[in-house]
This record gives sequence, C-alpha cells and structure tokens, in this order.
Amino acid sequence: MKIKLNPEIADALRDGMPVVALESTVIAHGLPYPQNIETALKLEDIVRENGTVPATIAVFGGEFCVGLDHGQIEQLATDRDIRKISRRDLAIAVAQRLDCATTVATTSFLAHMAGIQVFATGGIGGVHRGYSADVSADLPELAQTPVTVVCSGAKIVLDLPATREWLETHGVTVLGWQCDELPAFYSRSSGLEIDERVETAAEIAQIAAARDAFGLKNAILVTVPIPTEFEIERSELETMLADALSLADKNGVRGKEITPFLLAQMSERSGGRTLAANIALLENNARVAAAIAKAFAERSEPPAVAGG
Ligand code: PSU
Ligand code: MN
Repeated sequence: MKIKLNPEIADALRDGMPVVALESTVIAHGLPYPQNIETALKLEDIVRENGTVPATIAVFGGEFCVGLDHGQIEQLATDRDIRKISRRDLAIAVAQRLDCATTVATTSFLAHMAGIQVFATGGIGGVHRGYSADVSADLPELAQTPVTVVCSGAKIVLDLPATREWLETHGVTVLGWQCDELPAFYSRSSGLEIDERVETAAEIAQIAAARDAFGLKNAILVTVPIPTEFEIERSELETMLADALSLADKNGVRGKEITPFLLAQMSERSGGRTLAANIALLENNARVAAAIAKAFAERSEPPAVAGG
C-alpha cells in the first residue's frame, strides 16, 4: 500500500527535518463545527510556528493521505458521512475507496509507515467506564507501533485506572511532561502514576533512541497537563459525566459512537468549558510535540546521501 505524502512532507522526511503528525478523528468527530476546522488549521499553524512541518493524516478515496490540503480539512470538518476508522477498518477503507478520519490507532500506524516519529493529539482512547470489554484499539496500537504520542492522557470519559493498568501490562512507556502524575485530560492530575517525569524534549529523544537501539516496538506516551487556566476540577466534571454516561446508556450509544457522544454531552453540560479546555490542550500538545520532533531531528544523523 502506497502512502500519499505531500511534497513538503516528503522533502522534510528525506532531509531529516522535524515533522509532527496530527490526527483527523478529532476534527471529524471530536469537536463541533466550526471549532473543528479552526482548531485543525490552528494546530498546523502552531506546528509550523515552532519550526516543524505538520502532517495531518486521513484517508481519501481509499488512499492514505499524509498532509492534507485545505479542501480536505474542510471536508473532514463538515461532511457528516466521514467514517471514523480504526485498525480493523483500514482494509475496508482501501478496498471501497472511502473517505475516513483516522483515530489515534490509525494515525499512529500511518505516521509510522510514513516515517514520522512524533504525533500530537488530545486524549487517547482507552478502557470504557462501566463496560470494560470496550477497549479502544488505540491501546494495542500503542503497544506495537514505535511512535511518540503527545497527549493529555486518556480522555476523561474513560476508566483511567483501568487504562493506566493496560498501558503498564502491555509495555507502553508513559512519561510525564514536567509533571508527576498522569494528567486526566481536562484536569491536570489523576492520582495515577507515570513511569518517569521528563523536563526536556532532549530527554524524550534519548529515551526513544534507547528503545530503538534494542528493538522494542512500543510507543512512548508523553503526557502533558492542560494549561492551568483552562483546567476543570475533577469533582466538577464527575457529576456532568455521570449524567452523560447514564444518557448514553439509556439511548443505547455504544462502540465508536460513545466517545464523540460523551464529549459533546460534556461540552453542552459545561456551557462550552470542556470544549475550550479540549482546544487549549490540543494546541499546547502540538507545541510540545514540535519541540520533541526538533529534539529527535537534532539527534538523528544527517542523511547519508544528499537528496539534491
Ligand atoms: N483527542 C481529542 N478528541 C478526540 C480524540 C482524541 O481531544 O475525539 C479521538 C481520537 O481519534 C481517539 C478516539 O483515537 O477519539 C478514541 O475513540 P474510541 O474510544 O472510539 O477508540
Ligand atoms: Mn471502543
């Protein structure tokens, strides 16, 4: 399967310049219009302003696209028929030439295939609350695909302790970006452990290089707390979330619909505060990812053959 890389990204990768992958499910299903398109474009700008090349990833006409044009981003933001795809859907998407938004699982997979090492998102999927058989395909992908994923932990709608245990069991390295606890998406702390606190992007590049040197394939999760001014207290969130969860249950919302449903419910119930928080953490994570991508590029040797 060939990946469709836009020329700017192809050049950057060939020259060993830093590239940051961005996902598309957050555009198509994670945020409402018009905040979704504004955020998608803003994230690309942030990545650029920080000296790196953005690579938003999605599937169009069954082709794996790394680096999208404005029209494609607009389609993701407005077309309600865009399918949210995880690993299990990749073959269907290609065979049937579908237009699809990629989750953390599929964005990680495609970023790695394209040779991109760093990927920024909001919150990863995980083990669902009250229904522990629903485990996001994001988790097994992180266990087998050696990318560095910059996020604010798992989305708060999930069972965070169970998600944290899953990551530990399956060998995903969890780093805390200038923090001592696993962030909880809209909140800065969860009471859950990280494996190591890191202060700088260079430390992360060192850890990733060590992983590669002995051939481990796990992802490294760099967890970044939401900027303080946008934080929403856990206690305040729990009531809203409990109501949203019982409504989901009542309406029989399941499977890949559940995460978008709960995020939209939380936003409504908080008067848009969780939406503002989600956007703030996405922007901040893009900034941190750019710094990490630069540290990776500085460590790696210049390409042996100059590409012209
Ligand atoms: N981060 C956000 N909002 C989102 C997501 C991430 O701030 O909507 C998306 C990611 O694409 C992630 C997906 O992979 O939610 C998880 O969905 P599920 O629980 O159905 O696996
Ligand atoms: Mn699921």
